[in-house]
Amino acid sequence: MAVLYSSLSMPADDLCATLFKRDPALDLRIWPDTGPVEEIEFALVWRPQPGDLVRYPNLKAIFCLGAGVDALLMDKTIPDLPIVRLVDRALTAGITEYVLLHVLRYHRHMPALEAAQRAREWSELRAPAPWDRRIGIMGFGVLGGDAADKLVSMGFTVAAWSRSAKSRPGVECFTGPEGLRPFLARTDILVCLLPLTADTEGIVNARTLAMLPKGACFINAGRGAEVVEEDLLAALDSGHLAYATLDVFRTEPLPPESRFWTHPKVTMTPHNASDTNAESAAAGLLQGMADARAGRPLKNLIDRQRGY
Ligand code: NDP
Ligand code: OXD
Repeated sequence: MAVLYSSLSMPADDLCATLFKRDPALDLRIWPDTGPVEEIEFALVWRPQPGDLVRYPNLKAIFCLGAGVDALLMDKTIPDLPIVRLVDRALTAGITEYVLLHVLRYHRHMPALEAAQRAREWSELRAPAPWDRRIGIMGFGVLGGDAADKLVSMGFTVAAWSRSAKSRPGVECFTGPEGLRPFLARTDILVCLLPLTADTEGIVNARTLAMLPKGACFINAGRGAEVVEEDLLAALDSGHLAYATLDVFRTEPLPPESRFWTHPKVTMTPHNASDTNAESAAAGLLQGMADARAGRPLKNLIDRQRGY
């Protein structure tokens, strides 16, 4: 039985070479050179051709090559099979680095200090103690949890918001729609690590941004469509929000006419907060397929109803 690699945007080279290196017997077919469709047993996908996955009658499971499955689930023809998402040490480490980098940048007033340097001003700006800085993490799953732990270990005052109730040492936990206002009201630096679902689409909007204290900062490494971009720009322009760091956008690549490219209060990165690491992802994928073949329970299954 064969394994399909299918992505319209992620080149097959690195990951496929690593899969072969680890398992030279692997019969890997790279879309669109699938061979006989009935031979395909598993699909490894990142943004596959919409409508394609229904063509494989013996497909047993779909492995998403990223943590977020929003793009995959947008294709309503995806067969009703187990979908495993990527949960991976390297992916998590990359996101945590990104969160720490940008939290520390705002905590230590770096945008203002850089402006002062350009103006040849000896600025006296001082950062408060980390426990006097309140970080709020929206989305308290694998990624949000790791970032929260590292921020707690640095001494920050950390809260997190999730759909179901949680408890974690050093983190004040807020839950569900009723927890959102108090969570935002106590947050100086908001970090979004939510999956994109029907419930989180547009969740960062004029109403919710207004719940943050004046002068708050925003870091988005979740998904672009969680933000109403015009509302975010308005909050930055009015001074309600001090700065934003954005890794993800409603339209990617970000269109040339977007104001985010040049906005003085925006730092943007091209959806590279973290990347799928070929070595560690390959190990997890081979293990997942071995588990499926042996009838062992699959890890990191998504729940289609929830959308993540
Ligand atoms: P998880 O599924 O582990 O965690 C998701 C978290 O979001 C959970 O805590 C969940 O709550 C919470 N959540 C979901 N829906 C809601 C809601 N309606 N209200 C409140 N909380 C909600 O995902 P990961 O941490 O692994 O990944 C998160 C996202 O990060 C991905 O879906 C992807 O979009 C993004 N990502 C971005 C990358 C980048 O490079 N920019 C790289 C990798 C991922 P509960 O715990 O109760 O289920
Ligand atoms: C992911 C991503 O979801 O890279 O893994 O955005």
